[in-house]
Amino acid sequence: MKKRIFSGVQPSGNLHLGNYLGAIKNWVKLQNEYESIFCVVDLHAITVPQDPEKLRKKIIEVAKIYLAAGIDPQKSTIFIQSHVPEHAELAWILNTVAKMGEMERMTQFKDKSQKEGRESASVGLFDYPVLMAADILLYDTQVVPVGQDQLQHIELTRTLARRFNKSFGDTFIIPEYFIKEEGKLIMGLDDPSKKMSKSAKSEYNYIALSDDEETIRKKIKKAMTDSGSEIVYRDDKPALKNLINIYSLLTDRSTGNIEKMYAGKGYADFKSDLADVVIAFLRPFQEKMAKISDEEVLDILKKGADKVRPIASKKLSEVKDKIGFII
Ligand code: AQP
Repeated sequence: MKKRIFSGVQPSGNLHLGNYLGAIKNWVKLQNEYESIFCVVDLHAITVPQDPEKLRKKIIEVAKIYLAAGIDPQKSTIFIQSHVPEHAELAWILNTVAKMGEMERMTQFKDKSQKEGRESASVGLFDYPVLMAADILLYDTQVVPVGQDQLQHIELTRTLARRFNKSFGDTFIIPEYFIKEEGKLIMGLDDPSKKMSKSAKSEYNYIALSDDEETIRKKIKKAMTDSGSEIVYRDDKPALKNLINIYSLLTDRSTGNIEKMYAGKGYADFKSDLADVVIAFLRPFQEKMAKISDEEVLDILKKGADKVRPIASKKLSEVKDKIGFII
């Protein structure tokens, strides 16, 4: 029996190299070893304001990104979160298991609510980690492949599952996380102390998977660098380290090898080649995406939801029964 993995990306903003290198790239490999479920998490996306028309387009775009990246619908199940209402229902039940204190310690909420101010942040944004726990626990997920920024949320998921099991008897599998060392945290091009993020204020923070050649060159040229002129992979040069990381992950060259290639050369040569590397990766990726029709992707998403709904429904019934609801 294969172990089961579950993961997802929010259809909010422009998906970027961080989302690809930290998460989606790993899913493509893992789908060969695991029974894989990948979700477009639209319920998470609405925790910050979204334009309805843009959201509809983004949901389809994210699914196309999964397919263009190499997620194979013959091997993996892809679906839209809101097509399986059990996610929201289990989240409500888990809300009664989660404690205010532990929710208030979630650093992503602190970071994200800072943008608008805590008073204006939605309750949904605060509750996001509980919904994520529901997403994972609903499918008896054993492994959750994510980027480093999601680690705290997986820890919370484990805590909620254990607490529920203790109160009501064995119900949930305690999931493990899968965070690959390489690519686990891609930093912003304009600020290497913060993660590359879709919701960053400046578009110079990220390279979107949809960026064209000119934009990529411009963004990489403008990317922050550190003092000095050598191309070295060192902690005291976080901006350069991040750029070398991206180069390494897209070419499968080691960081040491990249240092050697650029010995005696400067930032201009390195950045120009990095732009070539990113373009060489993104061009075929974007061509593949363009060939996938909306109808094709909607059909895959519908079949995906039909496939996972019975799993979700069975688990939710078990939960309802355990807590004393009449099912
Ligand atoms: N900078 C990153 N480096 C590595 N992995 C990353 N991920 C996100 N940013 C990086 C991983 O991408 C997956 C999907 O992320 P998400 O859509 O759930 O949103 P997020 O984690 O909140 O990331 P974003 O892109 O920064 O979105 P916004 O700006 O909307 O918050 C996750 O596995 C995540 O770890």
